[in-house]
Amino acid sequence: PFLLNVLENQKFLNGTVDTYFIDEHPQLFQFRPSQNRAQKLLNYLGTVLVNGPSTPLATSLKPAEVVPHLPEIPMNLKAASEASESEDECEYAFKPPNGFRQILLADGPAGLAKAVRNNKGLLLMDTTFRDAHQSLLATRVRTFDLLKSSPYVAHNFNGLFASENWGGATFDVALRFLHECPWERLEEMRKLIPNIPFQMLLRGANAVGYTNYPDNVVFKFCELSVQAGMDIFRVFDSLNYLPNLILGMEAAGKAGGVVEAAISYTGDVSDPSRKKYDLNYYLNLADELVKAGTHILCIKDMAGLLRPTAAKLLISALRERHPDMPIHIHTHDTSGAGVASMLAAAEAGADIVDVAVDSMSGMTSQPSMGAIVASLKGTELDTGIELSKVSEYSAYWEQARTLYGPFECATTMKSGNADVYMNEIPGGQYTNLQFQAFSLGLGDFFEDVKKAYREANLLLGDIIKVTPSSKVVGDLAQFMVQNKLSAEEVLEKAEELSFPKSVVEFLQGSIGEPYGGFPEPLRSRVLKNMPRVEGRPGASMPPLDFTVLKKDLQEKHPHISDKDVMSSALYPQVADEFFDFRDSFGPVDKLDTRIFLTGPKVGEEFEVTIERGKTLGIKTLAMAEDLTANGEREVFFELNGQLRSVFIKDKE
Ligand code: 3PY
Ligand code: ZN
Repeated sequence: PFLLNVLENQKFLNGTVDTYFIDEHPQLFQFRPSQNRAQKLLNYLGTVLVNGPSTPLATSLKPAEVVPHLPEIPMNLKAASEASESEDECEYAFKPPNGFRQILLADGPAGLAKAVRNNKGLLLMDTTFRDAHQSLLATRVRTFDLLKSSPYVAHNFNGLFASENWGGATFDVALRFLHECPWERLEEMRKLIPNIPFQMLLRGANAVGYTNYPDNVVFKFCELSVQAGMDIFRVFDSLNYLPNLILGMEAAGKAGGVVEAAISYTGDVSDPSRKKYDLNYYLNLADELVKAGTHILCIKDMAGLLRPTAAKLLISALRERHPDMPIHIHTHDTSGAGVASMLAAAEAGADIVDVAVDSMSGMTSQPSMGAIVASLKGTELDTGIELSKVSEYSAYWEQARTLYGPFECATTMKSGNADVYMNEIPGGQYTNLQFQAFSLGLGDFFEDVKKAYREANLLLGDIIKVTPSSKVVGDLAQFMVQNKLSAEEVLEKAEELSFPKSVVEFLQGSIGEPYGGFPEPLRSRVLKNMPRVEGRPGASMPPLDFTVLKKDLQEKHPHISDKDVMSSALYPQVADEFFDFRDSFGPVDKLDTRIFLTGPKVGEEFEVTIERGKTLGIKTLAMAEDLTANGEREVFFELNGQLRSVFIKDKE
């Protein structure tokens, strides 16, 4: 309003007043970004146009120019402002059919468990929305593309046991690289999928982080997750350390969630020469988890090491021992044997197996949904899912995947590789390490790292390897390759070497105690007289004061919710940068993926729906050739037919 008054002032416009002050301070007329969402988005688009992508693109592959689509599900087209707030207000013109979530809502976790055991066919959990893209696309799939396929999933896949759509690495990647709020993702998906249970991956006492947190953080995290729409918590610990596992189970249970305690699987139960993690190890741990009150028992085969024969042995033993307990199997298809293993698990009595839709399956992701659906068609274990629907859903992701070309693992990974049975690298980490090797321009480096990974694991005492313990092993492996150290040399020179931080902290006990104890003499040599954590790390951490944290955040950022406070409790710096980003650039999650990643083309017209019933029409007009006196470039847009421009500091 201030500026408009100046511009409407006749004396001022006629130049009959002395305007030297203004002449000398042109920046007075450079608009600071206002609070309005449209203006913030223009700021974002201008910034990407002037300075390039806001998120580092991992490869030179560009996002494709496709608009992925699925058969349309008719929606209730009321604007958000008119929509009633009532619970049963449906987003759709016709409601999606009921699913397991209705059973959960009516009968609670025990009722859900019973329904699962009573179900005749094999149940599937679809990991497309979480683990599949964590494994294949560096976790980069955005809320925008998830929401676009959600109506189709709700209407056509109501027979799924669950959709895994949250947790693991998605939380920090959303904040860090996608500049979107993970909590909003969950809330928005919940509105579109009211009938299929949502499942998340909770790293036990590490919540969705890479380190142990104070207990009250884990409890509060689960409470907020349930509020945002989460149903089932797959709880694991990266060392299968029972006290950490139980802490996570209690937090999920207290929040009202379904508890799915997971045993992380390593080694090979079908090989009698692999003694550390034998059948008894798994059966004993399963007994403990059942005793601790889990609703569902999971075998989490994060590296894809559970061969068909091992699956048969392990699952039939568990089935016999815990006849009423739903058994849920997770694997990765790294070796290529994933479908065979899941079929073996199902035949041995597993109730639920994890799959990803065909075009997002295979290699380091989960085995293919279509392959399993087709394999069981007409058998006693028939999944009841229609293959033609799987194909339509797969076609959507086949297209959507090309938007994420810059993060595509398939630029380096062309096939599965059974060497995973030797190196035991978890799916997500396998792709990451390969990526790193290639980006260093060292194809051979990956081969060396894989071999070193195996040695590093043995040096550390043959531990369970999954986030974050897998990072400890990976860091040590890279350290060995970079410094050309053999396992013997590491042990010999342990007192002088400066080990990666994660390795030292692991040996200090900061993520818990490995089965069979810490490796000696390595531990004593590395730690010397450094402090050690006794027992469960979270137990000795003071609780976090959420009130103080919220007050601090509110001093710096205008809109801070309790969920934002939790993001900050888990990832202080990442969250702070996200809040800054959001304050200046607004809801970038509403932009389509190509435009988000690489910006619009000059002359391109597109729409952005910032809330239901509120759509912006944007056209990129031009970028100024010359910079302003203070190094800014003006970018011109048409916003709903009106000329707008933004000034962007040119970083060149
Ligand atoms: C994660 O912790 O993110 C995993 O996917 C582990 O398998
Ligand atoms: Zn996994």
